[in-house]
Amino acid sequence: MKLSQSLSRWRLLLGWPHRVSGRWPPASADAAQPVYSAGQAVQRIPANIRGRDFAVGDIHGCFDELQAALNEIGFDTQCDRLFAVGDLVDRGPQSHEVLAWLDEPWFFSVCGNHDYMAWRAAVGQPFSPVDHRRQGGEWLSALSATEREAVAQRLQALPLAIEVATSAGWVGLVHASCPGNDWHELRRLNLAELDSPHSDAGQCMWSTRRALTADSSRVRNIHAVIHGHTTVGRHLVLGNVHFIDTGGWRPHGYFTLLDLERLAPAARVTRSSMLPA
Ligand SMILES: [Mn+2]
Repeated sequence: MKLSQSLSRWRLLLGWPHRVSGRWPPASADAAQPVYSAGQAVQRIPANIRGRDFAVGDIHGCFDELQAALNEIGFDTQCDRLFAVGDLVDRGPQSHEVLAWLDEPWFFSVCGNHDYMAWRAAVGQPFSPVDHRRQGGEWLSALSATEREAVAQRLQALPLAIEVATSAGWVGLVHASCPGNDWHELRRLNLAELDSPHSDAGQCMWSTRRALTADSSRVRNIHAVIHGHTTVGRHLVLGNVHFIDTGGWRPHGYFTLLDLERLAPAARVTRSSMLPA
């Protein structure tokens, strides 16, 4: 295997983009580098006693398509809740609407690698290894300074992981990976290491290893784990880990809305089933 092919394969395994600009590894220099300060690394959410809970994969600024998918399952904002696995922004046409969604009391999200890169760009200290604008981040430059600041504040407040109580136990959401196959590790992360995709903290947002190696080992100390980041053709389960980014942000993809109680995609509500009995 040629060296370039070998490198390319490793980048795929690590979930690292093929087009990398700037230095790698980033110089520690980045003494001025802002440290991500999620409100809390792991956010714990009590059970929903009034309605249903769903998880959705990467949204990437395709909020209209997401809304259509929610309509199809009869999502009720009065009692249902939606948990996103991160990558709310970049690539799609409506990234600027992210603030409106994050304002909704029924919408929650963890931080994906794109949310992290957008935050860094918005505070004027771009994540140096990746050219964020070429990864779908142009939308930020169209915003005013005030709007960019508001986006930065909201993205910075996203937790790295969310735990939702269900009748079967805690279900955890983290964008790409759970380091060490142990959910408890998420509470020991050093968020200052987020600039290195190989660090435990970085793997949470960048790793594609499990899906690409079909690793079906279980993540300990959690009932089930939900990931996005790695786009799959259909809902993929490996051990107790669910991959649900079915490319709703792509022309031929679709949004999977995973019912957290059943750990299965939500059924569409047909017109006839919506009619009163
Ligand atoms: Mn991602």
